[in-house]
Amino acid sequence: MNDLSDKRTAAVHFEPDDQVDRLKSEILRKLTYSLGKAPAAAQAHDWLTAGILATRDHAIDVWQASTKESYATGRKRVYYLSLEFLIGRSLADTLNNLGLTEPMTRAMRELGVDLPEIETIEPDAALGNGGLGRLAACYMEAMASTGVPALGYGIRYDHGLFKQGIENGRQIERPEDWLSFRNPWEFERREASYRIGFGGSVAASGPDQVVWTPEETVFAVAYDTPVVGWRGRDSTTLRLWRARAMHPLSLDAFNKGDLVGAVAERNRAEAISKVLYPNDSTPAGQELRLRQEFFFTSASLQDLVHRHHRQFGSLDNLAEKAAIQLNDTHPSLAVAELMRLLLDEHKFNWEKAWEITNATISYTNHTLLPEALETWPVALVERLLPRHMQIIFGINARFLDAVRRRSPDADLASLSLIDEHHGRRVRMANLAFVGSHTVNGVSALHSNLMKETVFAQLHRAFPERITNVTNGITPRRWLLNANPGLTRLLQEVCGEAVADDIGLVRQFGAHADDRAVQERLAAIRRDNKLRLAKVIQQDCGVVVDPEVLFDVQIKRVHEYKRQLLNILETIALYNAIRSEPYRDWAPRVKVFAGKAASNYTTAKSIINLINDVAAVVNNDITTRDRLKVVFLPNYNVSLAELIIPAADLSEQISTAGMEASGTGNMKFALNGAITIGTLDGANIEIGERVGADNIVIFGLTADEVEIAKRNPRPSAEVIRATPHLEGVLDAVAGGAYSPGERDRYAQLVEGLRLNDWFLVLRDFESYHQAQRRVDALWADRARWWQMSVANTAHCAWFSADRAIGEYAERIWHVPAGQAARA
Ligand code: GL5
Repeated sequence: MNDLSDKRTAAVHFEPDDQVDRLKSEILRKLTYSLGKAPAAAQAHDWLTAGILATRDHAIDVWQASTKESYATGRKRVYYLSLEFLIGRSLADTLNNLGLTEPMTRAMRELGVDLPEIETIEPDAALGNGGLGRLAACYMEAMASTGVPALGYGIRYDHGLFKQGIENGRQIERPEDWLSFRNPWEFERREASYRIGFGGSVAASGPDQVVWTPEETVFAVAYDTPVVGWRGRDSTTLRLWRARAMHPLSLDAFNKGDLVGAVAERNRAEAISKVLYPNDSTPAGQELRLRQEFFFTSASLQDLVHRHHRQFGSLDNLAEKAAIQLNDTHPSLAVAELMRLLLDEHKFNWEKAWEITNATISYTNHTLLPEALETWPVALVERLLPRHMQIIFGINARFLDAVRRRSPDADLASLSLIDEHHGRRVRMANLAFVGSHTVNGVSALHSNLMKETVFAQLHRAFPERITNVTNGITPRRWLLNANPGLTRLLQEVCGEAVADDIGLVRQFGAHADDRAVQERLAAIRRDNKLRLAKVIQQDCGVVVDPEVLFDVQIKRVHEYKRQLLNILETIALYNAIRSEPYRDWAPRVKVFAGKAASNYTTAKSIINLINDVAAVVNNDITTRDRLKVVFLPNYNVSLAELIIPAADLSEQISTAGMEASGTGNMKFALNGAITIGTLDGANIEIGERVGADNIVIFGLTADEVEIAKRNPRPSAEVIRATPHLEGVLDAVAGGAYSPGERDRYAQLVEGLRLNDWFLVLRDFESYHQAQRRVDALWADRARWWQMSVANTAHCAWFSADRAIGEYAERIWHVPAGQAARA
């Protein structure tokens, strides 16, 4: 072991009592000297901040050692550009990764503080909308855990994803305020600030020389947070940019009494990092969004180019030392910005600049939904980023020329970076594709569909470029921390080392029939359900029995995710229970949670319907013991950590071909929930691993969906052929669940009858039958626990460490740290 690794693991090697004493004095010092509070006067939030600051010191030791080592060895570094990082809380995870959970709990206890309780007042860092942002957070932790040197670049939004309230069954949005009491994890880096230009003009200043003179300039200031990996071996850095005005106040305007004008520039500049766009899988068309995209992309590239130049004195070897990963198309402008830096600031010629750009950048696609593929009007890009528009035209001309020469009959219109059909728009996905050496999808099905659909022409032009890396989740947060009961059982059965090598859970499979293991599992699940039941009672006012089946759908609310299918089937079940109350129904609670984009009317109407159905069902005494429906407000990472370990059934019911991968599906399966799902995204790979007997599959396949869309069956015919459906739709449309406003759902149902685009009606019967199979499985509890064991035992492959290993080896060409040091 060298000095560096000694230093890294120092925190873990103290004798337990010494360590507790040391932590106590560290906490007290922070309380006294950083917060100015005496222990007797300290409130819960003071203890939390003192605990975070004490923990952060340990993280810094690891962080500095990691940084020093990666500089000393000149290893290749990954730069992960993402407009979203959906982090959640950090204290429990950081303590766990540092091996400090036990001693910190004891230290706090001896100071009269309940650590798990104060952990719950840490605000969630909700700098993301859904899976894409959460994936970025998992990958930052997994890179730290597997020793891949990395910097994550994003925006430090003042306001993360809105807070969702439910009032009279409807979603209301309130601003989120995670920074209102400062963020104790971060460090402001004044020295790392860059000028970001917008607008202005471009002029030739010599042969091949161009000068861009922006009309407006804002500052991007860096805020760094360490992300510590498992056992505190390594740390990555999350570097988030905040926008600041060059001139915070116009004294001239102020002195003339123009108070608004005096801060106009400041407001315009700072708006860039003010708020996260609450859109999931749909582009926001606002100019501000494009400004955000360029702002963080340009700051990140200037930063990494500057660092590289300082370290190596030249940019010739950029691709050897830096891998830039674009998390979706939001940072696609990186292609043009890197070209600009190389051409205009570092005086490379076009060919060399292009070679470096292409060899450095790679791009992950996260959705094929046509409405989600980002495009920007050429006129807007030209006005805001004139030099970049020139460069994009330059890339396009050379690219189309090369294709034309190679294959004269290629479909240039669909290959072009410019869409000429809809008023000339820049296709950000094409820009990212052409500018990258590798493009990946996020599940096997999704990557294949990329080749066949949206990227079919580009795939023909670059047959080697598309590859697949199925998503992964960090087992530290989603198993070890979220489900300590199950973790303990796994450690007993598979050995303590499962925490280090999640692959060892495989051995759990051999115990699927062991009654004692099954009983332990049942007890663990029951405890988790009890914890969730308390929150349900608090937040929804509904009492649920932990003995019943917890049937859970938690995710963004979107038509393709088909919460509507779930709630319509719930109504059918409710009707069936009422008409045959003495049948042997599997008692269930249907748990929903999720946010809808604020401008997505249909999704909001679906939330309203779920709540209205809940109000009726939960007050009906005939179904009282057998069916409950709850919608937990304000879904976020912390709530997911509570819900997932308590789930018996995981609803992954998207229209096949529409969910790129899903990652919630992996979290549930690893925690032993049974999936009811379509053959979509990573559900397919979960099924392949756990085995067809241990998953409940229904519905049309992606191929069948394609055919069904080309030749849609009239809804009336589908409804006629589907038992129960007509009655359910009539009841909803007629106001049975909205007696105060009878036509509240008339449009929602009419929409389905007119165009069942997401095949809710088509898949209804298949889903209903699948749910009856679930009833039967639940009745045979030994079988259920067997399935649960199989799910946990075979889902280690969905670890983010495996996914990062694939990126490192096949895309970034960086050796993982442990291997490199061994
Ligand atoms: C998403 C996809 O919709 C998910 O299927 C996928 O698991 C996730 C991460 O790859 O990316 N795309 C997207 O825009 N959001 C997603 O969750 O928000």
